Amino acid sequence: MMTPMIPPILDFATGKLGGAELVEKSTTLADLQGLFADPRAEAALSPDTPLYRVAMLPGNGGEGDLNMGVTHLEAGMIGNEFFMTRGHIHARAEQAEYYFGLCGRGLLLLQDMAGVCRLEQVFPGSVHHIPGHVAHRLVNTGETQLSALAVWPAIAGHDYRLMAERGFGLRVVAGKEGEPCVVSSEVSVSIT
Ligand code: PAN
Ligand code: ZN
Repeated sequence: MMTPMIPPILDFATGKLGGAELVEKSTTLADLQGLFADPRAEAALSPDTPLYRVAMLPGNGGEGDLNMGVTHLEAGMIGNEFFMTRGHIHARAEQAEYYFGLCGRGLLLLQDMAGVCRLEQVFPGSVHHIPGHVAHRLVNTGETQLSALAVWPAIAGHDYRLMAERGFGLRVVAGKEGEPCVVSSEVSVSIT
C-alpha cells in the first residue's frame, strides 16, 4: 500500500512549524529604525535586539497559490511603546489575509486607506480577517512571545513604503500599571 506522506506540522500551542524546510526572516531593532516614537529609548537598546521572526512554508509564489507563515513577536518595549511589527499594506492592495492567534496576547492594528484605525485583540484561537486595502501590524502587549499564523495570497506582495510615509494613526503604549493604552496624536485611552 502507498504510504501517505506526513505533511508539515504546526504546533498550535507554540506556533512552531516543522516537518518542512522553512523560509525564515528575522527583524531586529536596526531594521525598524525610527519606527518607534521615542528615539532616545531606541538608542539605549542594542540595534541587534531581535524583535520578530517569520517562519514560512516555501510556496511556489504563483498566481492562485497561498503563503502561510507564523510570526513570533517578542515581548518588550521601546520606552513605553510595545514591540510591534513594521506593518504594511499588500502591494496588490486588494488582496486580503487571515491571521490566527496561537500564543501570547496582543493587538492587531488595522488602518484603512482613509486613515481610519481599529484594533482587534489577538489571543490563542482568535481569528482575524484583514480585508483588502487595509494596512496591518501586530503589537505584543503581553509578557511572553506573541505568535500568530497568517495565510495570504502569494501574489499579494508587501508594500512597506506607503505606511512608512503615512504612518499608523495609533500607537499602543503601556499605562501606569503596564496596561495597554492606545495613543492617537494627543488623546490617550485605556483599553483594559
Ligand atoms: C505577515 C507579516 C509578518 C511581519 O506574514 O509579513 O507579521 O510583519 P511585516 O511584514 O509588516 O514586517 C503578513 O501580514 N503577510 O502578508
Ligand atoms: Zn500582510
